[in-house]
Amino acid sequence: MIGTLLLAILLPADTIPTSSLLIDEVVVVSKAGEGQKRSAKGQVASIEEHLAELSHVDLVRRGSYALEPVVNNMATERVSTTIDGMKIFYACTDKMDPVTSYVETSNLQSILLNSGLNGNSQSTGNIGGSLDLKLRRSGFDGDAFQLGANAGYETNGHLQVYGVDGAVSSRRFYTNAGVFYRHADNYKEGGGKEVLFSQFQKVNVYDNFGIRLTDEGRDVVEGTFIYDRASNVGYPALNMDVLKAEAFITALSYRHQFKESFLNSWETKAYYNHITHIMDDTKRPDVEIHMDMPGKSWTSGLYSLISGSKGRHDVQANYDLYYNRLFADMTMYPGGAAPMYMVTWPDVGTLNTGVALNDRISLTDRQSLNLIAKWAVQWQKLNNEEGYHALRVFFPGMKDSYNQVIGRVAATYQLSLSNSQLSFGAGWGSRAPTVTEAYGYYLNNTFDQYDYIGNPRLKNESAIELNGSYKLSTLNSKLSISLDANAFFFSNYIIGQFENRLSPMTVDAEGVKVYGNLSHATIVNTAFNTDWKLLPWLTWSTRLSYAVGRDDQSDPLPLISPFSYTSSLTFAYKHFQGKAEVRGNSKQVNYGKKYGETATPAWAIGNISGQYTLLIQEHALTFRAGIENIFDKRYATYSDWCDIPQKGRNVYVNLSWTL
Ligand SMILES: [Cu+2]
Repeated sequence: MIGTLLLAILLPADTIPTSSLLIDEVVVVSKAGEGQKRSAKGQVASIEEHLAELSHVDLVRRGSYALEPVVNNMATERVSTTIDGMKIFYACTDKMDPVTSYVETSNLQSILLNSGLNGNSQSTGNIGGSLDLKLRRSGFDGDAFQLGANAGYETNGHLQVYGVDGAVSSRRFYTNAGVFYRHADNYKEGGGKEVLFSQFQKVNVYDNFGIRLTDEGRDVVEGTFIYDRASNVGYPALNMDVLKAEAFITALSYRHQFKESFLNSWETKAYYNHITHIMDDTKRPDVEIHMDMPGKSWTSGLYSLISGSKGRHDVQANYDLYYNRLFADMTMYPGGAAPMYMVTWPDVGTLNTGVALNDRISLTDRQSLNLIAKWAVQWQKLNNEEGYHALRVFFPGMKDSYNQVIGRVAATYQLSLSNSQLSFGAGWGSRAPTVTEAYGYYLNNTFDQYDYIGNPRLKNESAIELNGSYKLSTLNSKLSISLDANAFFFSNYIIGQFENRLSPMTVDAEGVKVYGNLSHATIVNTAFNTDWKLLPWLTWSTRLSYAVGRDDQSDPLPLISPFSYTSSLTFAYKHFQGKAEVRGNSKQVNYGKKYGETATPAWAIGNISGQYTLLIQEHALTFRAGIENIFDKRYATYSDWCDIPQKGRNVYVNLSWTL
């Protein structure tokens, strides 16, 4: 796909050489790697603000916290998110806590996106794409001691961000650690009306370290520890809020760098993480039936990745294994009557193991071929008797254990000419149903107001992907134009289907849907980008994208982006950088009416931002400021859950300082 960037440039020298990998897009989160994609808010920006810089990514918003990343118009079910290759699974049956909500920007070096079936070695089920969140490691042989501080303030919602981090580095040892805190009150939509239940608070603490076992430095042990806790998080688009969402993430790895061998490096990592998610409706007015809905997820796993190069081949082989357990239940308290209890995720244990191979072949100086194959097998067991028996009422004869085989293969050909680049690729991949899709029990979805029931008889979903891109630079490289497109042809597409024989459990729900397979469906994404260096200090960039999604009856699928555009002018003069941009969407014409989606009107907003860096005796002080939604427009995008309005005018200032 377009913008094939090699990750190696962006990472400190001590991280694994990954130059043989094909990465579709990278957004840089930390200060290193100037000139790449990054958010105007710098390090203080949220993960979602960084993700929004990637051209294949959209965000589903249920409040102002924990937005759900969507890649190629496919959400969590079809996207793999890993943290440095670690698997981690969210713990909320209402998708309040995507994996990206459990890290902070100060934890990260960059976010790597692989579009479609081109996933990284550890990802499984990534039909839409895979995101790997690369942790920031200060590395060996760096500055002996470094301190950094960040502070930010936004007028809309009184968002406050504070962070401090420090790093110690030597020949044999490094560690970098930090604390990050965010707090926001309710924000105001365009026009000034307050959006109730949109507040949040979050604290994140982390430490990364590395030890060289020998002076030569070819054997390295590295570790990670992250604790993240969000509390009092409002979700204006849902019926409930979050009392506490807590994650504990750890990993330990061993890496050997080979000398005078066709093998480059061999890394083995073991990890463990757990998430506790507790919802809360006690602050909402007019709650007819109060509910307690906790969820739990824990995962332990390992992977072992070996890479080498010989002749024209850059090869990576990966083995991975993980075990995840998901449990959620619900207690309803109807006023006066006895409480009702049910299990919504029946303590599902998933053991998954797979092997992946990636070969990047340099056919000639100008042509390369990238091949990826992954094969995985998984076993699932329903450990909760009560949940299993409740679901069995709807699916007589269902078992308490299942197994699936999933895989993917993809090939990408690239041709580089003097001022243009061409690539095309094809692939096939499958995914197993998620725990919600296979075993969820009466999960209310506020998007269409239906209660959803999982279906243990679902078949695996699969898709064939075709993609192509073309990039051209002209006028002495002052103008670059790129065009890219991909198409996914699904078989057994999984989506909720009407079930009129059942009545809903949730008060006010319209009815019940049970997950089912559609024989086929199609999603097509196209994008057109231009960057024009009008003057040495002035660049004009434009991004246009359009997508189509159709089900087996050629009706529109829900949550597919309408035509969208961004046009910006970037100025750079000495230590000053400025940007003015317009972004918007056209009216959503092809919306999933059949699936309970409503049309979203067209919208456009204007943003400006600036950045100034001051060097005081080698200590950099960066000052950033900007105004978002300058004209205070009231609008919602197609991916704002239940059309909750976006932020109105917002003025922000932030300061980053390194010592
Ligand atoms: Cu939740």
